[in-house]
Amino acid sequence: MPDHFETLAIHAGQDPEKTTGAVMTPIYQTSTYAQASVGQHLGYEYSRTGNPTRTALETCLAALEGSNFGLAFASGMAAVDAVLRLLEPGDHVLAGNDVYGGTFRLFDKEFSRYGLRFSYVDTSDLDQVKSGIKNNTRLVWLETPSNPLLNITDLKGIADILRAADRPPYLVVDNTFATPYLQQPIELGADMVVHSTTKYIGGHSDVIGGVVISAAEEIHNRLGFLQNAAGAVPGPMDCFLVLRGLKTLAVRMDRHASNAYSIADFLGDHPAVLEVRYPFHPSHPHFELAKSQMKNGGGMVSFTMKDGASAAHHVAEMTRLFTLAESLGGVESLIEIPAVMTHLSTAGSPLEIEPGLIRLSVGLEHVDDLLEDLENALEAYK
Ligand code: P1T
Repeated sequence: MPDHFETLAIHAGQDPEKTTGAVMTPIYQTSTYAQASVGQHLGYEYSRTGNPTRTALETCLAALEGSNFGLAFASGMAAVDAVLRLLEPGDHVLAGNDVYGGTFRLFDKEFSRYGLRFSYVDTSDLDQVKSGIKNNTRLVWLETPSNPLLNITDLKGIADILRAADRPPYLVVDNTFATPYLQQPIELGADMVVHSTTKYIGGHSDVIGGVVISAAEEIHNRLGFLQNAAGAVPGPMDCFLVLRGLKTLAVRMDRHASNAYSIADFLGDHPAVLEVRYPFHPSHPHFELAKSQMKNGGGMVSFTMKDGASAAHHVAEMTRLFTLAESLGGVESLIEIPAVMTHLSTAGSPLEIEPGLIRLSVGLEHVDDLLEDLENALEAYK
């Protein structure tokens, strides 16, 4: 099969169905499968263990990340949870200090109760990563671009540092913000890639899902055991929805990025705005690295208001096209205040988000309408 991204997204794992010729992958809405004789079956026994709609999704997502090993989960958090279960009590995890609030909450409130140790550094600073590695560090967890500050981490640089360790820890990249269309961490040295498929991959804000793609079969097999043993699997309808969204990922990401760039440019020049963050905007501190590591800047923009938190809340409540809501990556534009919404769990921790930060998930509406919406919401603060 040709290996261009757009072609794989539409065809990998998605051959026409053999018995009827159905071109779209059927929703195999079944919990179990008939066996011809005891233990003799057609590759599927029970849908927690495997389901053909899920297999199609897992095969496609793995291909898009440049691997053969994908496992789908019921949510992004279920995918994160499975990866952390690879570790043993006493192991240390070095994590980025700017990650999704739910990821921090799971590390800080749950896995720390089972003897895992966590510390947090700015992974965009390679020296901090180098000095953060301990003898018992078994896993490095990061997001690039990060949620919500959109910091960029040099993935190849980190992979090189980890490879030099006596016992190299796993490098796990949450690639939710970039998607495999913009960046493929396994090629740059990651051992595992995690996605919340709820976001750009699904693309339509109508399903919750997650995936882990592994570079090595051995890790994949251990995660596959966990997927079946713990059972946080997505249903076939959810897999179908994610697969359907995935087919248009490339064209969506290109438009998300061009709309987001125009919005970052507008906000950067606006007198009410203190600072705008967009990886492909020349004002971004990691602009050059972003350009070298990513195909485009993605669809997320964060910014702070000169007048602080109350102005930020006001703006988030004033927009009409940008809906005030958590989540991201859908065709519709969203606006939120991370400090009190998606990242509330970081309050009082070193990962706390400044209260005046606004995060935009820039959708696929006409860019002029989006700009006008923001202009109106910012009017009072000119
Ligand atoms: O919501 P869920 O599908 O379980 O995915 C969790 C998750 C994991 N990783 C990243 C980078 C994420 O952004 C998320 C979910 N994030 C939001 C809901 C949000 O609004 O940021």
